Amino acid sequence: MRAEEVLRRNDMGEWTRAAPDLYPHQWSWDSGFIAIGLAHLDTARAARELTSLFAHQWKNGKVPHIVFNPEAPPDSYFPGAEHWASAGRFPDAPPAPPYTSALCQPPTHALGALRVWEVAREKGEEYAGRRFLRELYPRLLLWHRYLLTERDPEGSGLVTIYHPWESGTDNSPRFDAALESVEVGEMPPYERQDLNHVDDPAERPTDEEYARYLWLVELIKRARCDEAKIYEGHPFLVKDVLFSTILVAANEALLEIARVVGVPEEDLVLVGGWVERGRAGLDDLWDPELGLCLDRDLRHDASLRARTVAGFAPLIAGDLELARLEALLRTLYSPYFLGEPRLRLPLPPSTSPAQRRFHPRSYWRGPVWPVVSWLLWRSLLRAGESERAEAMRGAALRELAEGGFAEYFEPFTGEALGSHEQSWTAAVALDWLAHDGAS
Ligand code: 9WN
Repeated sequence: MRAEEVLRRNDMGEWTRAAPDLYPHQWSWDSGFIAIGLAHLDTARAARELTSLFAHQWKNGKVPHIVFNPEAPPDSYFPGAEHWASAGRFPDAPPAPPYTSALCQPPTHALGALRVWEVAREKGEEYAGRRFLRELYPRLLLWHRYLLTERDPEGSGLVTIYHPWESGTDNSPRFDAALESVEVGEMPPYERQDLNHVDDPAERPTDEEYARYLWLVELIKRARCDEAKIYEGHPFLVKDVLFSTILVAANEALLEIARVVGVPEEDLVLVGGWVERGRAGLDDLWDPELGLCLDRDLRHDASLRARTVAGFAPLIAGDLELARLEALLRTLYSPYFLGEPRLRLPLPPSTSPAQRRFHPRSYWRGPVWPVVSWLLWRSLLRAGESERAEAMRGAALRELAEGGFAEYFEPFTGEALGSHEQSWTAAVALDWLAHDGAS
């Protein structure tokens, strides 16, 4: 099946389901990537991917991590709309139904919006492209402001997450230590649905992890999503470096969008300041020994030491001093990551094979995720490392040509895992293909 077909089959009209069976709803950070892919097929449809998501933005600016499809078959995803229905009555929630989750995910949206504009301009669709950016800009600004205020009362430039699902890299070992200290309380019994859609339960998080995930949801609901209350008592509060660096990249994109839209100077100063603050925050979390940037557990005031792709956050944030860029590239091409001799292709495993609790088939504990390769490819390009970027793009396209548009891949064998028609995988493939000859 071709990338374009995957997106067409998952197209629900105004939005795209993340995958046909496993994920029949609209996911937030997936939509940012999906817009990037759709831009190459139909810029108007790509624009609607984002405007439809932002129609469910919360009053405080939060963009929900899932917008539930009222037409999805009952019990197709857990926790689904019923589980989140009470969140629809919280003070900041948007009108419901459709219901949304009360969590959020990394802000890929400005990256998507900017790509839509770039392609629209190339195609001579400037008028419609600019109209779209004018419509979305205030919403993007509100979203980023939420992340840099409610989720960063410290003013560190780094985003605090309340749940591993907010990171988008759910069961990454980087959260093990913080999650292990979460004690699960009394909850109604529940039935997982995700295991019905994969070949092997080892590809998904364990039951213990799931229980903690649901308990954290329960606590957020009990706090009625009151951010100050959550900050005070929640057992899982982590400064997430991957989330934070995507926000830096998104703020840079927002600056470009702001210039196209023509906004007051004070907006440019504000957003430019956010970019600087984010980079400085990442700098504070640099670990010279691992040659990576590390998340911080606020509850236990401790650094979360793990070798995962999230550690390359400063590369994604860009504008690095030469010494830091070289240190990051050394780690990336070392035997901990791309230099690991067992890798089938030189693509970044989500977790280093040398890391404790690495698992080559389990979700974010080892498999290669094409969207992460896309983020690193883009970062290498922007750092002027065009040969390395090109090698990564070539390897990634080869993996997809052989294994299809899977959610993730076993790093040593290239076996396709998880969902097999994953929208964002097809989307980044389209962007890579559009880059042919452009480098
Ligand atoms: C929970 C949809 C989402 C991605 C996440 C990925 C996975 C959900 C799940 O699927 O998470 O949000 O049920 O496992 O980890 O990054 O957005 O593709």
